Amino acid sequence: MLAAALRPTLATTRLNVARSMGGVAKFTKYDWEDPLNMDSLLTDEERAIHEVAKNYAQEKLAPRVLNGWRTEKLDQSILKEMGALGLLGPTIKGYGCAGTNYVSYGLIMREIEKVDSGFRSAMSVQSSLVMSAISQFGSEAQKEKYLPGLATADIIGCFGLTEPNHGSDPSSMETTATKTKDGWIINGAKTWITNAPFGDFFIIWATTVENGVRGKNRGFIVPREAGHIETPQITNKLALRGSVTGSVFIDNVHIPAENVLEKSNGLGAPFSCLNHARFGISWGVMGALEDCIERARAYALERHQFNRPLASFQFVQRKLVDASTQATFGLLAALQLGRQIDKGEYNPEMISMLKRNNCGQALQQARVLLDIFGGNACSDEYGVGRHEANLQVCNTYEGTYDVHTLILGKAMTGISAFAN
Ligand code: TGC
Ligand code: FAD
Repeated sequence: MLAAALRPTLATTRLNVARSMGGVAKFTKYDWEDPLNMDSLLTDEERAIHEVAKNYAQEKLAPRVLNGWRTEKLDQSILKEMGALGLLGPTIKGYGCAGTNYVSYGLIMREIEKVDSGFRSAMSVQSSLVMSAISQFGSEAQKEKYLPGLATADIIGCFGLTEPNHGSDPSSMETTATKTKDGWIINGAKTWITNAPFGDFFIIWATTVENGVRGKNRGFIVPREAGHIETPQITNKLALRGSVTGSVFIDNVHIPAENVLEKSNGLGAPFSCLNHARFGISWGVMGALEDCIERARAYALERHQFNRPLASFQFVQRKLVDASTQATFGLLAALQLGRQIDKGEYNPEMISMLKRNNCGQALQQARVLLDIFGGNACSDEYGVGRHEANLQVCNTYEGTYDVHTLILGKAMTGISAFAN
């Protein structure tokens, strides 16, 4: 019955396939930079935003990578330049922000991280973690006070969740916010905090204590000048050297009542900010992988051994093809996720899947591509070793690869592997 109903449709389909795959129709040319024609899935506006980010990244950021990497410094004018182009907090509507969709935001992250994960990191924290925390959980007064300055990078914010003793498990955090009659006293230590050494204020996630009773975790805006706060830089890093990372030590600092993120009430708040940042990383790491592919392909075509270009050897071709396939799949999946977010039809587990797989694949493929450079892999001039080192961090922060595995395992089985 069903077969009979489908027969005419199948016949037409076969005819079309035969036409398009036979000698009559012309094939499109294989484009190794966009093998499945993802560009055709973008709108004109998305393409225009992509172009702005790409031109900025290649013209202004690329020339500054090596110096930042070698000196462990971030040229802070970079964040201002990004702000001037509307690249900071781009998905926020109003408050001086561009109000783009999430796909455009992803395309921006891809282009910035194509140059270096450190630049994307500095930007992610400002946009996805700090601006999104204030936009989602702040009061109207906080939005008006902070968002316009954050969008132009006249103010730099940091996101303090990780502590020396609690990274993957923020529910055990030791930092406290103790209620006073007119505000809160914050005590604690955060570590591995991006932009901390030069940040103007810190969103500090702390456990509230009221009348001696420990309550929920909430977010607090802690200005640098509020009291005894130290933010030493973590130096001699093996990765993300172009982004500045530090600790934040807060000793009995009093902040007024209006500095609490009023809608934050539990760990769902910082995790909601992480959803934004993890989505951006899913795109960004694919940009880093694309740069590795481009560099490895160019090197393999130019360098000769045994009187032939490296690119003529089967092992080398396989490395390039594997990496290109994974970058193509990862970007298309990130695009689909962006479309779902733009429609408001998504869940955090979708984001975990992309954060996990794209970071894991980018790291794995960059590691393999590095072999193509032989001894030159050791030099920072060739870029792929830098990306590979950065990608190890991308695979770790914002929830490690294994933590996202367990988030997805719980979603599939209904059983949490975290809890006792
Ligand atoms: P769990 O009991 O599962 O959840 C606690 C509450 O949070 C809610 N929730 C979420 N809400 C929104 N989005 C999500 N993704 C959410 N995940 C959980 C949940 O519904 C619950 O709400 P409620 O109302 O019932 O209280 O929490 P858990 O303590 O068992 O945690 C589980 C786990 C391991 C998944 C979580 O702790 C985790 O994600 N750990 C990883 C920590 C992490 O990602 N840290 C990142 C620090 S920031 C950073 O790395 C910045 S780097 C930036 C850069 O430089 O680019
Ligand atoms: P741990 O939690 O100690 O994990 C160590 C290992 O144990 C990992 O492999 C992990 O997967 C594994 N593990 C832990 N628990 C489990 C489990 N239940 N099951 C299986 N395996 C498990 N944090 C911020 O708050 N703000 C920032 O701006 C920020 N920027 C960062 C910048 C850099 C350069 C770096 C390196 C980190 C940054 N982080 C930031 C911190 C980052 O989010 C944490 O490093 C990350 O969440 C992991 O925590 P951890 O380092 O304490 O590792």
